[in-house]
Amino acid sequence: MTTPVIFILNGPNLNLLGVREPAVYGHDTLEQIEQRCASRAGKLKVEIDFRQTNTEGELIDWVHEANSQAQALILNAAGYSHTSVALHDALKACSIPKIELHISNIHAREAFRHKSMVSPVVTGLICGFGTDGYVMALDAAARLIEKSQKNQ
Ligand code: CA2
Repeated sequence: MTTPVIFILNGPNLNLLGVREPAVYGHDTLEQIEQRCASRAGKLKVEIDFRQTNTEGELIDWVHEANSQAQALILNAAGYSHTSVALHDALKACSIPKIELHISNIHAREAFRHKSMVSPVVTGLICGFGTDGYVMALDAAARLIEKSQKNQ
């Protein structure tokens, strides 16, 4: 059997992690998070494709790509989570298991963060566990893939 691929997509401003707002998002940089995910992926025997963009259209193109190239998708859409109908539509058309991820607990923050366009069209949601959420999401994605393979 070929090694399952999991896309981990990051939206706008997440390239600033570790540099600004450590009280909300912690001290880890996105590169350090990617390294932790890569190390966990090795143990789970999955491959990861870890990306970040500040552009809505590129994020949507990558969701389309995940649907044909990956077995699961982890998405921290950052600010676009709260605004993007286009991202909602792209995820709706994407049939692999999808996990919405946020570093912070979006429900314990400003009211405009309580609404997510992503939540209704994903398999599950992880938020509020800091950057550990990335590894938690990876574990959950690997489990979902394992289950779907057993059901085939
Ligand atoms: O908690 C999360 O992971 C968020 O997706 C992060 C987004 C925010 O808009 C969401 O409501 C929740 C913000 C990402 C920007 O990250 C920064 C990191 C350092 C400095 C400035 C922004």
